[in-house]
Amino acid sequence: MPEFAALSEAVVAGEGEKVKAETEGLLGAGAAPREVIEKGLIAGMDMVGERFRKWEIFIPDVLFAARAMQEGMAVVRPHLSEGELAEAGRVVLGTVKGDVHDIGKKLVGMMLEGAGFEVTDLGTDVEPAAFVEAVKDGKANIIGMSALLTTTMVNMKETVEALKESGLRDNVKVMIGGAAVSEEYAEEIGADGHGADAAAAVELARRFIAERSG
Ligand code: B1M
Repeated sequence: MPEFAALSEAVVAGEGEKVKAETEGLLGAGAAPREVIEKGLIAGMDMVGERFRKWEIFIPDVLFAARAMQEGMAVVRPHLSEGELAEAGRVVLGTVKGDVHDIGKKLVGMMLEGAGFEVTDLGTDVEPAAFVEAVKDGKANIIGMSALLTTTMVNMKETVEALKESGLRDNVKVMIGGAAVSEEYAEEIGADGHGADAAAAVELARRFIAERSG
């Protein structure tokens, strides 16, 4: 029987082919899809997040790991029910209006997927109305906005205001991040939290979901 630890280690090492093989092996041996995600893929990404936080590994390592994890997710996904997919939470991510920086936001998206979240990435230069539409379409219980420019961070506030105006603000948690913003700014604009890096964003998203369910 293949082991969950071997899958986690393959994720940490960023070995996509090995991740796929270990994932298929575990499923073939009768492991539950949810278990493969939690004890194998997510456990691996948790280790990656931890090492990234301690500066033991760097952004390229995280990207390789996240890509490898996604290869494993692609194998497991068809085995999951719709309910199981939605369980961890749905995050809609975007870089705010006027801003095209997306490297950090993509990293956040990959880490969130690694943690089992369903992620819709609206891309860059995202209008407040597009975030609102995504909430209306039921794609989000968490909105995640990124901004790298002091000139565009104001559009996070615009988005929070647009959510309020549409009456949807209480339906979602709002998380912000990116080099231009801070915890203080999150408070100032009425967001629910700030993630200093991709690992912190995952922790925050998990906290939001835990609060919602309990
Ligand atoms: Co631009 N740029 N740039 N740029 N760029 C910065 C941000 C800048 C600090 C450079 C500088 O002057 N020292 C400066 C901003 C100054 C300011 O406003 N304070 C700047 C500028 C001025 C500009 C232009 C205006 C330059 C010009 O044209 N005159 C222009 C603006 C274009 C626009 O957006 N409208 C511009 C353009 C570009 C490029 C297109 C060339 C390119 C972007 C390519 C791309 O992203 N596809 C670029 C780049 C690469 C940078 C730097 C060099 C690197 C940014 C980056 O990717 N960092 C940057 C200087 C720097 O930071 N050293 C700079 C790596 C990334 C992993 O970190 O994005 O911070 P970061 O993400 C982190 C965390 O912040 C957090 O997690 C990530 C992982 O730990 N995080 C979140 C991010 N989003 C999150 C969301 C969350 C939670 C956490 O929840 C939702």
